[in-house]
Amino acid sequence: MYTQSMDTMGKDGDASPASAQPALRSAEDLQRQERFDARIDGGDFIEAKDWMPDDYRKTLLRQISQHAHSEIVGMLPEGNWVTRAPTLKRKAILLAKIQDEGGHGLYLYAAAETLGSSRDQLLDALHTGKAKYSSIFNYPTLTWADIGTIGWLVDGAAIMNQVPICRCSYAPYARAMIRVCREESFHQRQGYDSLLVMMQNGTAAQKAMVQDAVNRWWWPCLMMFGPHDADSTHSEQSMRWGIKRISNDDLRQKFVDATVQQAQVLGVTLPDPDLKWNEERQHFDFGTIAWDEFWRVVGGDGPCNSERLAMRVKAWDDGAWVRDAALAYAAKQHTEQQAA
Ligand code: FAQ
Repeated sequence: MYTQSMDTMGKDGDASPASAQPALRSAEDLQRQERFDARIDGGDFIEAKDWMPDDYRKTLLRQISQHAHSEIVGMLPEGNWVTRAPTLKRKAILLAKIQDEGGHGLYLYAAAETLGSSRDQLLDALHTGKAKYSSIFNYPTLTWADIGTIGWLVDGAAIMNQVPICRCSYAPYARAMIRVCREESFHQRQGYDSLLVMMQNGTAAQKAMVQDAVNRWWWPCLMMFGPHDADSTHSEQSMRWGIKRISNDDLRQKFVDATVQQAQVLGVTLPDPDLKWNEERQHFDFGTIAWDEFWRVVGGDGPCNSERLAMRVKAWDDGAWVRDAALAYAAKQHTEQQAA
């Protein structure tokens, strides 16, 4: 079932030119492939040491590393507000949240490493602009209300997207996601709570600030789920492999349906005149996403792409002495152990 589609992939995972000959595969390889396909069809989980087709490995490596990069780049827009949080309580929550995101990045880099790439290779791809990370983190955090809105909407979208990945066919990724989703749930609630306090007890200016933040983040959040299913390069194969369990469009719809009522309770308007309940579909209809903006941001030309990348590279360079010290310490321990 999967074999045919993979035979159309070149060695680097790209579609082969028509003239390219598919590599001749050994009988043993074909048997492995059949066993793998049967396990996937049976809903089994694949572990790091199990045999897997090259393209399954590459797809996972691409998605998990992009996900890891998103977590650590996602620390930056929030980090901008640590020194400006309005109370000690909010500062402590924000610090804990940012630390959690760093932890998520670490679980995910560890999961990606089980697929045969080193942490240095993965980070190098991020720092040289070769690897993608979520488009959402290329938007600026202009006011304190942006921090609550990130928690409510960005973490809300992330949870919607990530809960199905807890059942991803690749077990190390699925296991990492279980813990990540629990923590994201706290992140979403703290964001909503922070906005609710401003909307219920705040001044008119604070309420307007919340509405303005929601206006700016709503559409980029809908873009987080990726292109329409019809335009999604990887969805079909990833769904067949059990990497993705729910399609981009279906997840986006679930997010919209879940969020409308939360917005009503909060007392904010979602900035979409076409947002309305469709009785026949039993879902909310919503307006057209600005896909040109999405592809521009994904392509590196968003409001904060260069700033985010420069910050990541600086953090990496500034941390060189820590890595050097840790390596020197490990080498010393090793020498002492050898001598003992
Ligand atoms: N941004 O064929 P598809 C978070 C790319 S974590 C940038 O549909 P796929 C936590 C895609 O890579 C948020 N690029 O791709 C937090 C592909 O390009 P490629 C991150 C995007 O992989 C909260 C091309 O477009 N979450 O928020 C985006 O099947 C607060 C074609 O697309 C994850 O990464 C995008 N939005 O589906 C942290 C979850 N969408 O690789 C701090 C795991 C698509 O061929 C603060 N990832 N592209 O060059 C996924 O579920 C999937 O990778 C999708 C994309 C759904 C993102």
